[in-house]
Amino acid sequence: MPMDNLLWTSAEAAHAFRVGVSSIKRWTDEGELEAVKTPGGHRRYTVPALYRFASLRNLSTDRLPPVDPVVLEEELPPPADLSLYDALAIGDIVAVRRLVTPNVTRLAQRAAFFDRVVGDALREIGYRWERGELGVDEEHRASHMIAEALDRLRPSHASLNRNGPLAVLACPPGEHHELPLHILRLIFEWSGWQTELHGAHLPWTSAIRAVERVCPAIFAFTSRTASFYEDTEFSDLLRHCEKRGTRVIVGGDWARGGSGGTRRYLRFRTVRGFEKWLRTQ
Ligand code: B12
Repeated sequence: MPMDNLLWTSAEAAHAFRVGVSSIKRWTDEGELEAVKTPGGHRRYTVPALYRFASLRNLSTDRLPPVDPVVLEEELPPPADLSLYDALAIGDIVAVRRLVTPNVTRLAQRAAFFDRVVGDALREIGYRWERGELGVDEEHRASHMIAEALDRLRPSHASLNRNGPLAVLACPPGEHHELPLHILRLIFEWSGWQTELHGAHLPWTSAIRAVERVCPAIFAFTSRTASFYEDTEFSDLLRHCEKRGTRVIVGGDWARGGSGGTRRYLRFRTVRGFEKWLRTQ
């Protein structure tokens, strides 16, 4: 155990979990095991981060030091029968963080997990809201909790791939359903991409400006409607993207009626399908 009991090296973490140092490094690179960087650029692990990872992966904590239960409160798993919908509806952010964390390592499985677990919970929120069982306040709170919990899963700043290709993510003008972008950002970053998240309601002229400014390899949109097909400004964007070699991909209800290629942009109905395609790029 390290002398100060605060920051552990990769070798110490590997010893604690009875695995090789390369596993620790891989888990860190994949964003599953949270690391901090020393001024000299070395990775170190806090004890709560090691506990959280152990609980995620069902690893023994017998080689970790005892920690004040208050410090670990956030690390404890929620009750087994609490669904993500329940946690969102009662506003339990600690449980939401846990339940949004995929307990699998393969990216394809994680993508499928997000489609199913996050998609289902929010559909349930929408359904209850429509029936007047949940207020707009509870729906807004749920959306923010999901976004926060997803963003916590991003790779640490230090482990982001600074040489990776760039993806820009946004909603078209008028569109406020941006949560899928937070999921897509994770898939991109876990796949070694860099991202710019522009969020809800991005005017087409600003999207064109972004293409000219950073020349992304991919521009990803999510939208609840497909009315942009006819939009001349969208056609302008596509023209700029073609000129710059930027692939445009869309999802959400915009992709209704099928997945796959059209001449000028690709449509995806699921994160899982998108992840499979991304691996071929
Ligand atoms: C949260 C929410 C909101 C939040 C969004 C907050 C945010 N930051 O995103 C806010 C409050 C802004 C909102 C506003 C409104 N909403 Co709303 N909202 C929802 C809710 C509850 C969840 C949507 C969501 O995030 N789902 C989770 C994501 C992860 O899943 P998903 O969208 O299904 O996407 C999946 C796939 O399609 C795919 N995917 C999606 N996009 C992309 C993109 C790519 C590139 C790829 C690869 C994949 C992909 O991945 C996802 C995971 O599988 C839905 C309920 C529902 N049934 O969906 C209603 C819902 C979508 N909203 C609805 C409505 C009516 C509205 C409002 C008009 C309400 C109002 N009167 O103001 C406004 C419209 C605002 C606007 N102009 O956009 C209706 C839409 C009805 C319709 N068919 O048009 C729904 C269905 C609720 C309902 N039952 O009536 N809403």
